[in-house]
Amino acid sequence: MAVGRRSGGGSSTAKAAVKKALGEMDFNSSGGAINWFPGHMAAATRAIRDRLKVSDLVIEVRDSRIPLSSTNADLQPHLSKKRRVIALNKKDLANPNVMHKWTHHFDSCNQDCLPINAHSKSSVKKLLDLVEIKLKEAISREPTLLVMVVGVPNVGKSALINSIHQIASSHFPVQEKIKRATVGPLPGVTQDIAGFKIAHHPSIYVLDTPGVLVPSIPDIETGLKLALAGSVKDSVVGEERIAQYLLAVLNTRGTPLHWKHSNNRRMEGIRYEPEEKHDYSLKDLRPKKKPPNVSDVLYIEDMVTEVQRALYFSLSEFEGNVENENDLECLIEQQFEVLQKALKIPHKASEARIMVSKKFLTLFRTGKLGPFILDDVPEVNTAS
Ligand SMILES: Nc1nc2c(ncn2[C@@H]2O[C@H](COP(=O)(O)OP(=O)(O)O)[C@@H](O)[C@H]2O)c(=O)[nH]1
Ligand SMILES: [Mg+2]
Repeated sequence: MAVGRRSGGGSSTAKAAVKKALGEMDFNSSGGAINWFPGHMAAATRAIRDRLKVSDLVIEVRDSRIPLSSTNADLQPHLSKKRRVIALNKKDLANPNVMHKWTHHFDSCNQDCLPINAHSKSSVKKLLDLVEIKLKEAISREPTLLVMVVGVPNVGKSALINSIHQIASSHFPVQEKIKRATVGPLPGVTQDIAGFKIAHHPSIYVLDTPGVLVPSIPDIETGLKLALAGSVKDSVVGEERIAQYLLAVLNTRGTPLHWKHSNNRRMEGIRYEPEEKHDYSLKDLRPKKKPPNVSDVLYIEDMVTEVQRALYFSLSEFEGNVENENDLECLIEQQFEVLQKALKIPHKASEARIMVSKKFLTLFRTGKLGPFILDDVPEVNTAS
């Protein structure tokens, strides 16, 4: 079995070479550089820089799955000068063991950071406690404080603001009901930046800002990671290319082989009811006509099992070497075919590849394939 030919953890140089190759493989590099910088982002970047000057603290929201790739390098010099808390959002989708290493890394760089789930009030409350500690001295001195929330698109800034707003509202008596407010006293407020008052005495405003990327994403792999996490529009990269990248990552990490162990019962065809009800936003995974007597939850659980089984068998039976670019591309081609079956996409469907890609990406993005962190923790303390 080809898996034995993998470097088995190997030297870090070998690992780095594989990592580098991932982003530069034929199917990726031929697609060209990945950039998405529409006009509104240029304007918003300028507005954010201006507003940063007068803000007292900045919450930089990053995606837990890509703690480094979801930074905006152009804003970093401005952010690192401010009181800053890094909120690693969507922690529910990130591998907790690797997350632990990341928080340790930020600690060692003396950078406040907190993994959060923007939809969870208790999680956001912890973030607010940290913000309060950081602002303690300013709170006793200033009549008005400004907290800015910044980050690349889709990391959950607005979800976080909404949770902060809800928590704040519940702390105020009805007659003092906090209103959503556009921050007026500041110069040149654009319509894109919305302010919410979350406290009196001192008045604290939280600013929601549009997600901004850099005009030129430094390398293809960073672009692919941003696309996989949903920060770059799918249409900019193409779903197929993103799905190919995801398969390349899974195969080189040997992830499908772990699925075999963690998922044995289901892989052997034993069904069980999931312990908790999931809030599925997986409408596009359901067939137009649902199979009779099969609940949506079970239907999706079965689909996940089928997908994991298909990827497990295709990888474990693969004769080639996944560290070889051409071999890996062959494997990925085979996997598109087995995925089509597992995802129940009709053989003759004209847009089969794109349908496979979309469904497969949905499973990953909703955490159904398990928790992941795509960025490696730097070996030296270079994070900012
Ligand atoms: N699983 C998960 N999804 C989240 C979380 N926070 C936000 N989202 C989802 O991520 C998407 C983007 O959120 P949004 O707040 O609009 O991001 P923004 O572009 O940074 O303002 C939405 O579908 C949210 O429901 C989280 O902590 N966990
Ligand atoms: Mg938003």
